Amino acid sequence: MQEVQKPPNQKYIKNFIIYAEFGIPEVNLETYRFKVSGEVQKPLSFTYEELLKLPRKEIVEDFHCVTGWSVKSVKWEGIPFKLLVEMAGVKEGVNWVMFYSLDGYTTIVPYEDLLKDNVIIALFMNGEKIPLKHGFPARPIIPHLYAWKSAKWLTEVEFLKDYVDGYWEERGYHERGNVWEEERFKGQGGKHLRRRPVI
Ligand SMILES: Nc1nc2c(c(=O)[nH]1)N[C@H]1C(S)=C(S)[C@@H](COP(=O)(O)O)O[C@H]1N2
Ligand SMILES: [Mo]
Repeated sequence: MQEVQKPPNQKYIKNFIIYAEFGIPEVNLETYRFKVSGEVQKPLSFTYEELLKLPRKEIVEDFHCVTGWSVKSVKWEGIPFKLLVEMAGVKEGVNWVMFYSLDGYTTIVPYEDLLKDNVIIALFMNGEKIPLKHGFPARPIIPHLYAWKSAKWLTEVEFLKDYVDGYWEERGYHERGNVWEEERFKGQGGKHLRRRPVI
């Protein structure tokens, strides 16, 4: 059997550590909307029911937190990111995508990293709707980037020309965060800031 390589300086653990910098929000599906905005021909807005009707794909990928822990083979199912790019008609000149969460958390990702086939807006985790503590109703899964780029309780994806910091980027974490290239911090050096596990 082919062994997939372990990313540099990561250690596998059995269970996820749950993080929620702003606490676990309440989600009201009556008012919840998932929006696609910014540099697009056609801004989009979906209710949860509408999201469930979009085509989905399944991926099984390891999950890597920048602080050094990883979880093996997590099964996610969700909307291919590229499908949203097509539906919205992303304009020329887009370089960055900002992700916004219900709780106020934000993170930014290079546009080109989101065009890989295994990037999805996940609605299901290990065969069931994503549990609330893991980001119900939706979170982006970008397997080759550290997990702080996977904004839980996702409400909006904004296409941008220019870079702006998200929550952890503002605190020194890397603009891209590629796991295989160990892009943990901007520039040289940096040190981990305290995360807040909630459970
Ligand atoms: N809204 C929100 N999303 C978030 C975070 C957060 O604090 N708030 N933490 C990030 C970090 S640093 C990691 S490692 C993963 C952890 O995912 P989990 O809580 O499902 O284990 O969520 C990411 N997404
Ligand atoms: Mo993390």
